[in-house]
Amino acid sequence: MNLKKSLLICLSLAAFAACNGVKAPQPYGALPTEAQVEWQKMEYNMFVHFGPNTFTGAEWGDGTEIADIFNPTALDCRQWAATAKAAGMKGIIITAKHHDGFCLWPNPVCRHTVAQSSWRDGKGDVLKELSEACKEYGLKFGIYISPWDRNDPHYGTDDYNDVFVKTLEHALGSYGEVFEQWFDGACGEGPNGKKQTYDWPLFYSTVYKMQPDAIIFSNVGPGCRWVGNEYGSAGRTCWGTMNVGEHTPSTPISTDLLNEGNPDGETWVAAETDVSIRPGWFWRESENDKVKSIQQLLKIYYESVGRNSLLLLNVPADTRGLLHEVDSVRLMELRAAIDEIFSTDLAAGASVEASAVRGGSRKYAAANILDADYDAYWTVDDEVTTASFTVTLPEARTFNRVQLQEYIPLGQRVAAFSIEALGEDGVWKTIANETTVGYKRIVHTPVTTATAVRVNIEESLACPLINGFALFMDNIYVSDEKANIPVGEVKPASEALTLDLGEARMLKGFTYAPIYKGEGGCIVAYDLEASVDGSVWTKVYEGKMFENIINNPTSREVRFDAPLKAKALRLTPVRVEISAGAAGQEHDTYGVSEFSAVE
Ligand code: FUL
Repeated sequence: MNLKKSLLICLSLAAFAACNGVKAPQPYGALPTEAQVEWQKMEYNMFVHFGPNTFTGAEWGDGTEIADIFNPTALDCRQWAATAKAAGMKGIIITAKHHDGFCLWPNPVCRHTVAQSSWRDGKGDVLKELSEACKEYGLKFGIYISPWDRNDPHYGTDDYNDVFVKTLEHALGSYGEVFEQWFDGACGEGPNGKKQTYDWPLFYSTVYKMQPDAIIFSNVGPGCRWVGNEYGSAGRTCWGTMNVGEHTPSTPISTDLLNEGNPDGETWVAAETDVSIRPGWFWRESENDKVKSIQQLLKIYYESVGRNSLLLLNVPADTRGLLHEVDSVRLMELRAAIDEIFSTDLAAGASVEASAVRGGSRKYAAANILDADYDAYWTVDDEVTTASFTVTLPEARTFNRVQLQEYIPLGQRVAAFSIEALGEDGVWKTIANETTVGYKRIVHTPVTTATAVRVNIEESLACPLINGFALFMDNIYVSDEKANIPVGEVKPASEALTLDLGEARMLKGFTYAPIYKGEGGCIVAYDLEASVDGSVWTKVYEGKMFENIINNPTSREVRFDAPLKAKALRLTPVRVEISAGAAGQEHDTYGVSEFSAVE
């Protein structure tokens, strides 16, 4: 044996011993299941709101809509799936039953379904068509079913929970694998004026009985939690863990808590960011020109996927049963932008060194941070909770995004970190100070030219486990400002608002917009009066609601049943609330930015 050969054998034996002698880090705290890890890896999914509201223009149908109103003229779920696939999404979740109680599949325990409509002679089945399209395009299929049912005669009685369980069994048992069951926490009154006490443990066990690996979404899980707002933003600090305690999906809960989770939280219940590409959840013609811009969508992407959350972007189907051209073109533009930003990893070809490596073992070496193997990570000895690694670039490179990934199968740990860059002048400069990492964190930094980048883990609940690092340059997203919220004249929402048009005109309706500024909250319910002369007033609506405005405080256009002649309109708030959707925003109260007539 020559010297070279024996040296090699010795070295590999030493490495083998080092690997074997070093114990793997123990899991820390609440852990995700394998299904939860796979779910988080999906990153970006499509939500499709579709149902009677698509045809009536409502956000919340009241259940009195006749079944025939649901009549898509050219339903094509393959178009939805092809669009989602091309957009880079991994799954589609459909509103199989919204609050109006109408089922998009022939649910035998319900009297208000596609089978009662004349659409396709009562033989249509949206869930069948969509689940088959998802299979064809390699997408996962998920189901939204609202427990709140404004049509079912049993709602508000003990029998309803059984009806609901049978509904779940049927939907979850008829269309193959369902990756996510989406439970809306809304719990309103039934036809008898009573609220239902939902049997959540029974609902969960039914889902798991039918679909053992399904992720159950609700405000508080158990699979994943609501992010606490409907404008598409997870907390800058965002833990996959939370103290769920005694909460059920229908008990009130702090939206800040949902937004950020808890360090050391007792349950793994990562945040899902659901947001619509349009102002409303359902399609309406009048919002075809209000589809979110690339800037708004990139902001949402960064504040969800880039903040340890999954993005569930709603793209509602229209009255044809298609995703509208404006939305699908925007999705393709977004995909092109994401590809452009993330296709070149500016850390490619770099080398990495860490301040310490667990047991000196190659298995946990810093190089794992840069390779593509998800299950290979860098870590340190158990008692070490502050450590750093330095990535040396092959040459000076310019970037403004730093992507980090933590190996979550063993628990989320990092609580604070900073990033430094070594400039061409040889000086290290701090370019970011942040808190959590989680599955994926995309940090915005100033445009930086550096020959090396250092990440300092400054606080960690246990030894940190890092399995991903990348650098990107985004030349598309221009601003870190808050979402583009139109600023009009801001009035407190608690006062009656009068609109004087100067002369009597024929009006089709009116518009009301809340805003993230001002005082007095957001109008949830209102009376509307009209006057032809400005002195005698007649009631148009009494106690009418702006549906879902608390979660989704967007501009609302209300259309009268028939044109109305009026010189003046008076909107009197009946119920004003602070919007949950304000969590994480600079202003947590709302005023009125717009009250105008639609002619
Ligand atoms: C909310 C519902 O009330 C909305 O209508 C919408 O479906 C949204 C996704 O969830 O709670």
